[in-house]
Amino acid sequence: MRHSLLILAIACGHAMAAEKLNVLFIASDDMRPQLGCYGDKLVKSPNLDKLAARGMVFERAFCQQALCSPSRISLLTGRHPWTTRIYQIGPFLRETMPDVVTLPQHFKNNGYFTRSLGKVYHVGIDDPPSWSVPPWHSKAPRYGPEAQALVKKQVAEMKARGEVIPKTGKKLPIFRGPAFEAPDLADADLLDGDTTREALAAMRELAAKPQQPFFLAVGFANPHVPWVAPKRYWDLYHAEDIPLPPNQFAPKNAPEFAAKSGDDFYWYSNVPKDRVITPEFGRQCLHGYLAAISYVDACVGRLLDELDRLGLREKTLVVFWGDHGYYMGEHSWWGGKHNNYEGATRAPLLAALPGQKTAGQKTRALVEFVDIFPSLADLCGLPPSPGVEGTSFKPLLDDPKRPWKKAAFSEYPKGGNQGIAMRTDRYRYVEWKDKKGEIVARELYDHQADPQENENVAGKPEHAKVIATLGAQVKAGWKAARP
Ligand SMILES: [Ca+2]
Repeated sequence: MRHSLLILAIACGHAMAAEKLNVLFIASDDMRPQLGCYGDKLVKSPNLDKLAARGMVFERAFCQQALCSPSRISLLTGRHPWTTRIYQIGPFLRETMPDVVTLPQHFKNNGYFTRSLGKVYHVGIDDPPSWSVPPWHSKAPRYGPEAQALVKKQVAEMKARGEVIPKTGKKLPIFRGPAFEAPDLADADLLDGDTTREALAAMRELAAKPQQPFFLAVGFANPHVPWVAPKRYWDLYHAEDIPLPPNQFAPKNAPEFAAKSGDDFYWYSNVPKDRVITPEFGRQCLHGYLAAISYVDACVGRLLDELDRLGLREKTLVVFWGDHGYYMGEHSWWGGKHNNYEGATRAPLLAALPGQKTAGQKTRALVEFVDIFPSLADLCGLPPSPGVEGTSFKPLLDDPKRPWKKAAFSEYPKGGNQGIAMRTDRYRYVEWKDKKGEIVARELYDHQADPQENENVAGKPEHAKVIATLGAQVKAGWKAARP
């Protein structure tokens, strides 16, 4: 009797360990939802489309701030920027939240082995308590040899002239190479391919310890500018097939301080200093961006193939996300995010759960990136983590059409004002407040009439009633918007 109980206990122990899902958590930098699974006809993203076919495509997922580090810190803590108090690239999350439990840390605290490879937190602003072992970063180059030589030469010339090499944030030297390059190299000769190589090795190591569930985070640097992908990805596209956006003008009647993007694209060596982007150059940039997406797609494909080869597919939840949206010429914003509009705040999100009944379906539910933390905890059977401001989207995986959040919120400081953007089913409504908390500007975009957000209609008398309703909804906040 005692013997059989022991066997039962061992068997249960094994079963419980085996039941814990692993998590493969894949991030891509500055990738807007321009993928086949999001309906784009031009891009070649067969691997992410394959992942979408076995999971769920979140068609209306919004980051909480359209800038790398604040978005990632918000996602990885499950808290909006108004709680993290981190709106810039630079601060470590422990500076404002010393005792916060992050998403990977929550998994670590619940028996998982957590590992980070590549850009998961913003590079140089990592969070050691999140990981079981120190985060790993590839030393492989971002550029091919030609652009590397150019960067070296330019930096040497600047130094010779006695110029200080400019920095942004705390440790980020400005790239002085071209905005795009297509070196004829193997995938693993460049940064993201090398990160993939390391990730495959990590997966094999983790697979050798089946009793130890893992949370493996892999972050790719593309398609953040510079768009550098091996030539074979560049060759997937032809410039003449690439359309330019029809709305290369700022949204009409938008506040001038708000209707701006960032500057970083203009730092690159082959971008015209007068900032006039000709159609020809614009097409080359889009060509580079698409090639960079396809390069990331191929890297993701390798991770998924290895998961299959190791027999881990049925034991692993796979999540793919981009840290925010991106503008490639729309509103005349090139290579930009840094604002509160749809194109900057809407980002790709895919989740594939083993045995998912709704595999291949899409949901139009409004989802926020703060939802990712509680969703992964929920899907893996972990207890909720206190203080998290998101809502588990697990119910959407069973019923993608069910009623869901009434709004998604994003935030951005611009021109000395703080803008809260609220996306409802139909509208994008933005309130800008000055330092005293007074509303100094409003924006309203009606996605039914104007899906490209080409005209701010907040000042039109016929929308006064809608503005009053949306204003009350912003005031009621995120808690009132929950399903
Ligand atoms: Ca980014």
